Order: sequence, then structure tokens, then C-alpha cells
Amino acid sequence: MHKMTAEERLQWWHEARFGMFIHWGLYSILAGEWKGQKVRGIGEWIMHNLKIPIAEYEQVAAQFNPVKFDADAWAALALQAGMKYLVITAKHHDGFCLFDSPSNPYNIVKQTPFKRDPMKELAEACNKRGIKMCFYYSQAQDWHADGGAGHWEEESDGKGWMHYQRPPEDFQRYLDRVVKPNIKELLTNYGPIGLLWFDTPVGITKEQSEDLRDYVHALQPACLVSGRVGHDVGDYGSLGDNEHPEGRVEGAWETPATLNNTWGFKKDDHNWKSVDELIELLVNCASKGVNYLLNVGPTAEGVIPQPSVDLLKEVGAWLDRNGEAIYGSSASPFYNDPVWGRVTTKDNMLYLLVKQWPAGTLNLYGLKNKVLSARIVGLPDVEVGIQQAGDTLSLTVPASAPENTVSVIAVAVEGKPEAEAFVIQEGVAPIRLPVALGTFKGEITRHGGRGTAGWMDTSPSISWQVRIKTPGEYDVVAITRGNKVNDGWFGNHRIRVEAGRASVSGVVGMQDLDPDGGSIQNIRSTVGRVRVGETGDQIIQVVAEQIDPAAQRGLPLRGIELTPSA
Ligand code: FHN
Repeated sequence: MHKMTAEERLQWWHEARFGMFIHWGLYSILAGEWKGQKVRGIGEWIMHNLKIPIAEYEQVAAQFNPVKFDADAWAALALQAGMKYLVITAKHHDGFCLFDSPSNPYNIVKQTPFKRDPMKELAEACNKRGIKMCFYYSQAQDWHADGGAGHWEEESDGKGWMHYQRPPEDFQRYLDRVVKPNIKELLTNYGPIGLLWFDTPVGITKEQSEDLRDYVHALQPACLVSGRVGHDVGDYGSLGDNEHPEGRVEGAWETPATLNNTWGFKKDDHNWKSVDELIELLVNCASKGVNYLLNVGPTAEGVIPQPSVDLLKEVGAWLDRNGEAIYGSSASPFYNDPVWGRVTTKDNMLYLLVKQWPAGTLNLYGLKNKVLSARIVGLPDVEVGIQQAGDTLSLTVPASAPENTVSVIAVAVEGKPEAEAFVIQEGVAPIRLPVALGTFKGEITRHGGRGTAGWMDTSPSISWQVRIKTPGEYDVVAITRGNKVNDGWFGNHRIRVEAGRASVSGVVGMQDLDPDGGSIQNIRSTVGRVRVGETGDQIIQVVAEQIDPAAQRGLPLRGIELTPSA
């Protein structure tokens, strides 16, 4: 019998590009507050972060009566937003099942006045609209079930704490008694499921992750298993939360992301992203071949907050007009992102997703194919002038863009689009060199979806081949990853940037952290000024001269930028 491969399972998922994530559970009732105390950070962690005893948290279920829940309205919103799959928290870390689980009485049907199974209703609503129904399932962390990672325990002083180190046999028993029966229920009672989104694989062994993956595939061979099942054994990879890829990522990846700060509803979180930002993030993901899984956190009543609805509808309207550049597209064949925006590709088409619409001419560098035609999506009658000389394609476009955010130019080329495999400076534009595009020499770890390089000693280096168009003096800035709360990322380090025979060195890191900024920051540190002497292809290289010994993860470099000096 033919055994389905990950590539076969992934076909619809690659085509889809955009999905809806839903975090909904008992934490939605608390909405970020417990007995007058506000939880810091994400709302669905309230039980853990405020150390709510199991018996008290269980009581919250009695208040769960989401009378306004309307599966059809949620699925209709996903459809209107242009989302092709929907992933909902069947069980999050608090251990509460949002479905009718015969094996686990801690569930919505048995414990709440609502008594309905919203997963059944959602699966039907999604199927009706051609949206793939998918489940999130916290397979390792379970603060409620015995043996789960992070299980709540009473301390002698009466305060709870989370028990992460369970004896291995307890954890295995939890997998056998709680997780596997639940997975069986989810994969037999709700029709075809697109994927199981596992999360936070703390303390799980490789064998246990593989066993869960195989169990899913045995029950539904076409069901995808997310990378967070652990040990990279899923069908596709998961970038960090809200981690947006800087450069090319090989293979199948997805970025889970929030509309505001929290996943589960928090009444005080009004930090909504703008429509422009969301479209840019979606476009950036697509240009790297990465799926964008965007979250909503419905209220205890079952209502998706109005700002989320409004934002998603606008993204959907943009996709209605420009979706040909996103759905079924693949990553940009270009080595680096153009300064004006992003690129995707499909068959013999290139889609130029233009954020900064130029006055007259749009240049694209490094295309190897002959261009056959070009049109502006949304302006079918406007003619686009085409000129190709050397490594430069110039398109003459009208002064005003069809969209306020990102406009699309569809370019047909001869054959499959191909581009030069090095960075080409765009005229006098700054040269951006993300580590994701660099060639690594020696031992450097790639962290966080490969966007950050961590190196522990001074022997390795990272280099880029760059075609210089404008020689002269350049100001060099290094971007490192800083974290105010995790000392793994602390430290000030000395790096040297070499361009041909010239070089400059300087201190980069926490000294330049914005004290008023978020806890995790991309820190910009000025390294100094360097002279890039000649036009043509050169190697630009970064070497670590000194690593701060206090930094457990070494030097967390994300990239360097060279800007022509004023
Ligand atoms: O701990 C969870 C968090 O609550 C949320 O579910 C996110 C979504 O990607 N995943 C974990 C943190 O990475």
C-alpha cells in the first residue's frame, strides 16, 4: 500500500498560505484578570502565571456559557479574510478540552452549562465552506492532568508551583491515558482534519514525538503534524511566535502570529496591528514560502472581538483583489528582498509586491530570464514599459499605485523564474545582509527559524557575496537579538566587518537596547564606518572579535546593514 509522504500531505497547505488560529478556552472567561490581579503577558497563561490552584480554576468552567457562539459566523469570517484553514485550541496547556471527550471528563460538554460541542459545529461550518478544519492540541504541557508537563502541585507553604520535571514514567502514562485517547477522538469524531497543531514539546523524547506523529498518520494518513510535536519530526516546521522570516527558509514553514499581543482573549489588550502591517507580514511570509497562521481570541460569550473582525475583513478584501500573488505561490527566487517590497513566484510568473511605489521606474536586479509581459493587477488597461539590460529589469509604471498598501505587478517570464544567487545592491540603496542569507564558516548555531546566528567563540565567520553598484563610505550597523528577561541573550560583543581590504570593528549588543522597548528586541548597534572601494562582486564578512562570556547563547546576530554615509 502507498504510504503518503509529507510532500503529498502538504499540497493543500502550500496552496493555502494563510490560516486562522483560534485560542479559546476557560482563560477567555478570565480575560486576563483573576481576583482583581491582572496577568502580565499572554492571557491563556493566566492559570500558570497567577498560580491558580486546579480546584479553583476548574470552577471557572461553571461560568462558560458562550451563548453568542456561532460556528457559521466564525467560519464565514475566516472565508471572508481569505483564510483557507482554521486551527482551534481543542486542548491548551490548562488541560481543558473544548470538545466532547469520552475519555476526559474535564471538557466543555460535561463541565459547563453550555453543554454543546463547538468543535462539531465548527467542523461542519468549515466543511461547508471548503475551509480545512484543524486542531491545536497541547501534547506535553498539561497543568491539570496528572503526569503532564507543568502540572500544578501544592507546595508546603500553600502556594502552587508548576512541576516541569515529572518522572518519565508519569509522563508516558499521561501520553497513553490522556493524549492518545484524545487524539483518537479528534481524528475519528470530526471528519477529515487538515492538521494537528502540537505545541511546546517540553520534556518529550524523540521516540514519543515520533510515536504521536505515527499515531496521527495511522488514524488519518492525510492529516499533517506540526513541527512542534518535537524533535523536528513533524511534516513541516514552525517558526517562533510572531517570528517573521528575514531571508529564505528552505522547506515547509509556518509563522503563528497574533493580531494584538495575546492569543487568548484579554480585555485590556488593545494593541492591534494595523491593516497595512498585517498585509505586509502576510506578503513577507509568502515571499519566503512561509504560511501565515493569524490568531483571533474570542470572548467568553463566543464573540470574535470587533477590531479583529474589521482587520481580517480588510486583509480579505486586499486578498480578493491581489490573491493571485499569494495563493499557491512559492518563495521569491531572488537572493534578497528588493528595497521596494517583496516577490513571490508561480509557474512562469513573478509577482512583484510593491510597498514603496516608485515615481516612474521600478528596478529589479538579478533576474536571469527574459521577460515576456508585465501587467499591474487591478489596472488591466495600463501599459507597463519593459527594459532589460545586464542584471537590471526596469519597468515603467504610472505615477500612482492601485493600492494604498501593497500593489502587485504580475510579470511573465520565459521558463521558470531564476535569479543570481548573491546580493545585488540596488543603485545607491543601503545593503542589507541578514544572517539567513549568509554563508557560515565554522560552528555557529542557527536560532529562531534560522534568522539569528549564535556563535560561542571567535573562530567562525559569516560572509555574503555582494555586487556593489556604488563604491564609497558606508556606515555599518549590526542587528542583534536582545532579551530583557532572558539572560541567555544578554551581552555586549565586539565584531569586525570586513569589505575587501577595509574593515571596521565595534561593540554591539545590549548597550544599545531601547529601555522603553519590548522585552525581545532587534537591537541596532553602530559598528562604525568602512570604505567599500570598488564596484563589482565582493565578499563582505563578519568576524566575532570578542564574545561576552555572560551570554549563554553567544553573540545573537541577525544581520548587518551598510548605508552610504551622508
Ligand atoms: O505557550 C503557547 C502559547 O500560549 C500559544 O499557544 C502559542 C501559539 O503559538 N504557543 C505557545 C508558545 O509558543
